[in-house]
Amino acid sequence: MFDKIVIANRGEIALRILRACRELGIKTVAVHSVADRDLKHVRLADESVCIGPASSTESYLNVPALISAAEVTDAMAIHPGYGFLSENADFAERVEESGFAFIGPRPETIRLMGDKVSAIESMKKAGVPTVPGSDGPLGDDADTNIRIAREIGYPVIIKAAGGGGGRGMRVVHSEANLLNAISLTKNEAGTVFGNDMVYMEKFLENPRHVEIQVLADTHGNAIHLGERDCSMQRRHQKVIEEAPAPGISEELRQKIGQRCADACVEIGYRGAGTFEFLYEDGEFYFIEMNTRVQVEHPVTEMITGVDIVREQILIAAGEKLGYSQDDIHINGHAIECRINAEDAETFMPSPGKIERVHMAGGPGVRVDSHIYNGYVVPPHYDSMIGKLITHGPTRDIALARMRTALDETIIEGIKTNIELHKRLIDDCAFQAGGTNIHYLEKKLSL
Ligand code: MV4
Repeated sequence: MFDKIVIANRGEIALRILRACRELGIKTVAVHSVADRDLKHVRLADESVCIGPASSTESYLNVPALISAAEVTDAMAIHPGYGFLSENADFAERVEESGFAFIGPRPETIRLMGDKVSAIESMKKAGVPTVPGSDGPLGDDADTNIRIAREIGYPVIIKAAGGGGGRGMRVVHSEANLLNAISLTKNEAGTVFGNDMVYMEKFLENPRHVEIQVLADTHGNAIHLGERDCSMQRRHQKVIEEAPAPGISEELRQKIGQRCADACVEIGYRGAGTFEFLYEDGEFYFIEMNTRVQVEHPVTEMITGVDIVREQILIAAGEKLGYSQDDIHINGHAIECRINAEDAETFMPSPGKIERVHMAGGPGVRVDSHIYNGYVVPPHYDSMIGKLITHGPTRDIALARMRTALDETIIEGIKTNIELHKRLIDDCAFQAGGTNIHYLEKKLSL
């Protein structure tokens, strides 16, 4: 087992990783920027190293500084958290070449999934259902591309292989716009991602975003931990997530979950991962795989009792999975509200000093946050300052607990999106369950 881990991240996830390390008796190294000296996990870590100025490119994305921090502290492994370098195959490779364990998949797997065309191809081969599409990258022949689109049927969507998470895509409603859309997306992709490969899919008009959590060890074992519904989003930023996804049959949930676990074995996946699907009219369509721990992992932890971050560390240390699929039982329902420091009307970030904070508590309430009285939210990073998670035996009870927990929560000195969450928890369509990816943006535009 590792005796010391570098936490290559900041904020709530750095604190979450530190807590997992503490439970495992592993010493921690916090690396932080000049702007992040006062982060809660920096104070709690066994050691801390300042790795650069406030700008993330010069600190949290500074590969030599991170490797040096691991070297000078004599750490054994690096946990990348989410965002920053967590899905950077070159970083994972540099970490391993420098003699440290990367707490995540093998660099080749990260590379495979980073290219959406190869990700879809490998998943299709492994028996995971995908969106009807071009079966690989689009070539330069106009007639062929027109034929592919006709076969799929309009509307179609052109996506960049190097994109993902909502970047580099264009919807095409009729043949008149097809060729232009392909060349525009190709040009943008070449400029933005340095890879002009694009592919085509059937455009699903009103899907839900449902994702499957998996864990795979280095001994050929893989399990799934059920799904999460992340459809409540604005501009590709998730706002509320929940597990299980409302209204999906037990039979289908088990079937798709098992397909994902089997695919992990097939490709030799290592660590925690998430299969992203669009879900429409009772069918799952794979779109992307995330090779990191996700922001919303707590809802899965609440309904399964599995500590995902702990498992990531154990897997990276070469241990066998402590669970088989038969050990995994879904218990009740969990909901997560992402708390952002932002303006309620404009959604612009609202950094500044937290003059007073009071967190919710009670049965089935979990708060994953690094904020404290007097903490100054810096302007340089993501505006998420924590997550409020509630769990209960039923979805209605989890919702009731969220309403109470939001009412209990007091954050003064900065603007937050807590009032938005209260409105959403009281929203009839959300209460009914199963709203699609367009619901929030439509509601906000009313
Ligand atoms: C789609 C789609 C509809 N049809 N693909 C956006 C983010 C990226 N992960 C994939 N995305 C989409 N791909 C097909 N074939 C609609 C979206 C999409 C979306 C997906 C998940 C969550 C929010 C979204 C918001 C807008 C569009």
